[in-house]
Amino acid sequence: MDTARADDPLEVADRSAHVIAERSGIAHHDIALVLGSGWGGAAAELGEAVSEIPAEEIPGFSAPAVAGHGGRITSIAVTGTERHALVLGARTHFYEDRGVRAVAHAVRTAAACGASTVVLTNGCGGLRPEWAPGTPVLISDHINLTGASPLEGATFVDLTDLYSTRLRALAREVDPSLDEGVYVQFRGPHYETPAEVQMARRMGGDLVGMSTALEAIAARHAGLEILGLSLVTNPAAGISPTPLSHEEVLEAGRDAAPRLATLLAAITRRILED
Ligand code: 8IG
Repeated sequence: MDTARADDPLEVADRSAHVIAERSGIAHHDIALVLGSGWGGAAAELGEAVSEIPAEEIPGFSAPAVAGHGGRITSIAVTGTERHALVLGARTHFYEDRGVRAVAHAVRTAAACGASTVVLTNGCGGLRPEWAPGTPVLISDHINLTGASPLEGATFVDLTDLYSTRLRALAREVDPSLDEGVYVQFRGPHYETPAEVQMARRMGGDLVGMSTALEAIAARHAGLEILGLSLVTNPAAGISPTPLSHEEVLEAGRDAAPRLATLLAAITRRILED
């Protein structure tokens, strides 16, 4: 191995892409989907899985740290198209302390596999009381409160229209009832205090979570067009009188699963046919 380049994150993503191409037999993936909390079964209606690889068998990925996070990388022949989707069920969160390279690796690999679009999904807390647990929401923009960037050195990347207006419009053609909101990424792994939730609200936030923003920045840098989809699994702290629990999050995901699977498949097909 060329040790001078082994450390370069884009080089590691290239190696991952080679392993995926070899093991899946799919040389080119057209779109990638990163599945977050509550979205584990959401790829079920996309099409036929032609390959499934445990994430830890691919360079740069590791076994999932959180119950409810999948840990497999699946190639799917999207029904009704000649296209392939790469479903990444292995997300590294910033709070895992594996560094920003590990956080960005999935989207960099998606780009190296040939994808031009990435769909970033997550489970999150909602700041609008009208969003009941189980409500999917389009991400219109983000506020990154992690204090970190996935980019290294003097890498100045424009983040205007980060969550593509074009892709949001396509998603709303599929489901006109979809609301949209600003996603605020906190570091976690603790949930927010009610005061922090009010801060996020006054800053212009609608959704609070622990992923996505850093990945979106890395995805833009890698040249991907981004669609962000949040599943509101719980009202954020202080928005409802009851405390938050991870079980509540998993349950909201299970209940929403059939709708999410149908929605994600329809949106993916709509994007691929555009
Ligand atoms: I699922 O209420 C889920 N993830 N920060 N706050 C934050 N992350 C979350 C939440 C939440 N719910």
